Amino acid sequence: MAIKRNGCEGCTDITCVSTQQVLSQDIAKNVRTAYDRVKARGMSACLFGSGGTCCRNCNMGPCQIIDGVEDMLGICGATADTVAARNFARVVAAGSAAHTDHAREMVKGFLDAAKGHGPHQIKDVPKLKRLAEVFGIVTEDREVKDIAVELGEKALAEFGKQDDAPLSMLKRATPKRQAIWKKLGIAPRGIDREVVEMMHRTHMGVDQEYENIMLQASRCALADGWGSSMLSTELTDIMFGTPVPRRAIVDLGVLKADQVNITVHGHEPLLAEALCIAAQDPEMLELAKKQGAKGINLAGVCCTGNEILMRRGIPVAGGFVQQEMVIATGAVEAMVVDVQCVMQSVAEVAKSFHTDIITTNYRAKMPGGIHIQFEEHEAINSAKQILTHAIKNYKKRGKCFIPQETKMDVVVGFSHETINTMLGGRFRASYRPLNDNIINGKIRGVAAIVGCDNFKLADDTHETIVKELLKNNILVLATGCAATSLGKAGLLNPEAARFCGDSLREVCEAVGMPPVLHMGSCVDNSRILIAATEMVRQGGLGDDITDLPAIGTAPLWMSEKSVAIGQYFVASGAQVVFQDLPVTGAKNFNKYLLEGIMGTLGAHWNVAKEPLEIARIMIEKIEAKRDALGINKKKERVLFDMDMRRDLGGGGLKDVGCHGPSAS
Ligand code: NFS
Ligand code: SF4
Repeated sequence: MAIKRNGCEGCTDITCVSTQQVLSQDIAKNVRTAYDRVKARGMSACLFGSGGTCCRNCNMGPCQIIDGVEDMLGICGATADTVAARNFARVVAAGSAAHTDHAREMVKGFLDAAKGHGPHQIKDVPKLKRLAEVFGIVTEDREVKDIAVELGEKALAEFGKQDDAPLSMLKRATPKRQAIWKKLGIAPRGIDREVVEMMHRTHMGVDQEYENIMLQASRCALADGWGSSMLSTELTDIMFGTPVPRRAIVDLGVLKADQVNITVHGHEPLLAEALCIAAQDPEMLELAKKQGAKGINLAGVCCTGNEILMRRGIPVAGGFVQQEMVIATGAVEAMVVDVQCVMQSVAEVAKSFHTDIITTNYRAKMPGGIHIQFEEHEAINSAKQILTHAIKNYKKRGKCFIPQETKMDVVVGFSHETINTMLGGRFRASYRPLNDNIINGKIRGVAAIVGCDNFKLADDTHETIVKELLKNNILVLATGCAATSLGKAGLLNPEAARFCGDSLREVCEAVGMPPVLHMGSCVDNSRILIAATEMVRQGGLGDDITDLPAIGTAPLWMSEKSVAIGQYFVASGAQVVFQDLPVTGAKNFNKYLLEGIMGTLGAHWNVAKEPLEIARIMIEKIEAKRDALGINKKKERVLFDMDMRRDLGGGGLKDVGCHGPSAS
């Protein structure tokens, strides 16, 4: 049903029931949201911007370049292909920089925890040791603290490394992939260095050959995927615990009418974790009671929400497109934000309510926001200061509306380690059963659906794509705001197996797992790199990621980070499908991304606008990989022996009541 409110006809694309309900309330009648602005703009994106051929890299311009028209080059002579490639590469650099700055904070937080400063400890010692070995650190007969400090220091050094040796974690990739990177000269060296070199090479008058620009774009993106994002995921796991399957709830209905609602929005789990700890403090609970509230209800928004959802089961109120709606409920005392994906409009929406927007990171302030700096060395005190402010707002709450009936159960927490144990049996953790099920065709392949949601396509796009994939027996991995939207659609619980084709349903029911596995936030796409590599290592599915019947999509990408992710997937050998790319104004470069880049990397970008078209491409690519592997030939049906049955059922979620064995 389309929403009708205040003449907002542009909102007819909203299919999300909780959003519809909130926006149709009287209390929200003065709220202007992105849906209104999309309508006001009439969806007319800038022609040159969306085609990627507007250059403002020097002051002889800005130049609008028309491909193929002689006098419509840049003043410097730059062609449409060069300009589009430079712009695209800068998007990759910006996305990588965002993940990198986030990861640096996490590594510094890890080092503090290792040294015994602050509230956090080393929770996952086996994982610490495994990662330490990747960094060549001796683990035998050593104190956990010493290993952790050495790992933290070596991890931090990866950012500013100046020698030409590759980043340490690249050696986790398949030998074939490492050889490709070496041959092309794109194995990333220092993480920060690759972003800087990308910015340098796209400065006026430097790199003017799009293939060469894309080599550095790949190196920069790989520094993100196999460098900063992977460091963030792994060290956050070691510090806060590697996620194991747990039940939780998502959607606006997670807000509570009789409690202080505090939403935490942004990306860095250090802040969110500190808030979680402080919210359990008797002093804080007492203060909430004094204000007349029954308790303190923390809920997540965007990726920081995914982090605490995965590790603590803290509910998620909404993804990117719902951030304004969270406030428009009138039920939120404070929205605490740090960095990335926070729309400036939340401060404007908050003006209609008692809600305070509390900024906490010196990097990210906002007109209309209240700044309370989160000090990592004083994490709990900082968190208490933030909570105190929010709690005191409770009494000011006016009329509110929480769409109760729209909250949805989810099972989350599928780290690479969990998948290993869950599918591999309790005693012999491995990806063997997954590979076997792919080889025997019960699971046709694996699709990763990642990234943002935005206001360009209908908000049920993820759901439409995933249902089509499930019907075709493709197992789905999800992260980021895509995962949140799938959770709201009821696809992240075991009952969603009913949407699967017969053979995938059989596997999901045997294990008791959802057919869509929530693997975390956007930095956790690095888990997908590790999982894919592990599938290769298990054998039977080729000798590189590029051979796997697997594909990724970020259909509703919004953030530059999504493009960085897309590029590191491609540079790691995985195909990706996006809804659009800002390169269509440059014929050769566009073709290069969609086809030519395959020649060097073994994977390329795909573009399709319609959800079902995206799903169709994904299914076709997966089937083509199966053909190439020779696993689509008709085979005699193999009857399961007892060992195989045990593997399928033994370590499954049914056995462990959704709390899983320790993933380590
Ligand atoms: Ni990812 Fe997460 Fe969401 Fe997109 Fe933004 S929150 S890091 S960028 S919008 S998925
Ligand atoms: Fe124009 Fe070239 Fe300057 Fe870009 S670098 S603004 S194309 S003159």
